[in-house]
Amino acid sequence: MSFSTFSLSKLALVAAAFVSQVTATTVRIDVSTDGDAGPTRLVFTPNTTTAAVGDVLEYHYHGATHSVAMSDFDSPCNPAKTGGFFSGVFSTVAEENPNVFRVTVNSTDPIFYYCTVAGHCQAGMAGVVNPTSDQTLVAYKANAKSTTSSAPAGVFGGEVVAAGADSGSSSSSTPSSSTTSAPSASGAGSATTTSSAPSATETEKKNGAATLTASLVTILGAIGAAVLMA
Ligand SMILES: *[C@@H]1O[C@H](CO)[C@@H](O)[C@H](O)[C@H]1NC(C)=O
Ligand SMILES: *[C@@H]1O[C@H](CO)[C@@H](O)[C@H](O)[C@H]1NC(C)=O
Ligand SMILES: [Cu+2]
Repeated sequence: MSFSTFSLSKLALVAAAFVSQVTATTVRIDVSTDGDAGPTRLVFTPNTTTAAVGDVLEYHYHGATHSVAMSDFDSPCNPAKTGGFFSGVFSTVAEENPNVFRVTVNSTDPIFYYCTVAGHCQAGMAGVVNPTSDQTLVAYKANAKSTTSSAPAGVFGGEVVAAGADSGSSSSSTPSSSTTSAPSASGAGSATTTSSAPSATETEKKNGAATLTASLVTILGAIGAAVLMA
């Protein structure tokens, strides 16, 4: 056996850390449709998901006016007291809005989120990332029914980018009117972004990622060989 179990597990740890850095997962969440171009409904799909630190939640908007804001479990339909995010209200006339809202997950604590448009959260337009047995979406939605919605003053905690854009390339502008904090169905504060074409820097980043992936394959291959020899 050419590797001790200890060095082998150490190598696996290093590789695992490497993997988590290179392969942050993007979790797609559709806003107001079941994701199948079905009828517009007051839902997030999926309404429940898990995500690791560094993963990206990507909200795709359909029909009419909707938004997403983070909430605390014990205060449904209202903004989280610390941290969180708000996409601004998206108005979508086409089947799917060309822009998405991206949020990078900071912790594995439960993340409850809701739509700030009047009445939507009370009607069940909410979702959760990493629920626990104590903090469930069923309980959140039950408590939501008797609340009044409010929204953060402006977009924060994430970025509005063109769907399919490389991450980190956003120079998203502040939404045109973000002073209204009361929820509204009028679409006030709808997010607008000018998407930028990929730049040379992004191409370099892609090449860098390809190189990292290549070395990752080498490392995994080495581990595989070591395991076979052990
Ligand atoms: C993650 O951290 C950033 C920077 O501290 C903060 O702006 C954002 O609100 C956090 N996101 C969540 C989901 O708490
Ligand atoms: C979440 O979505 C699924 C699939 O549409 C649905 O069956 C379930 O009732 C929803 N959960 C809650 C708590 O609304
Ligand atoms: Cu909504």
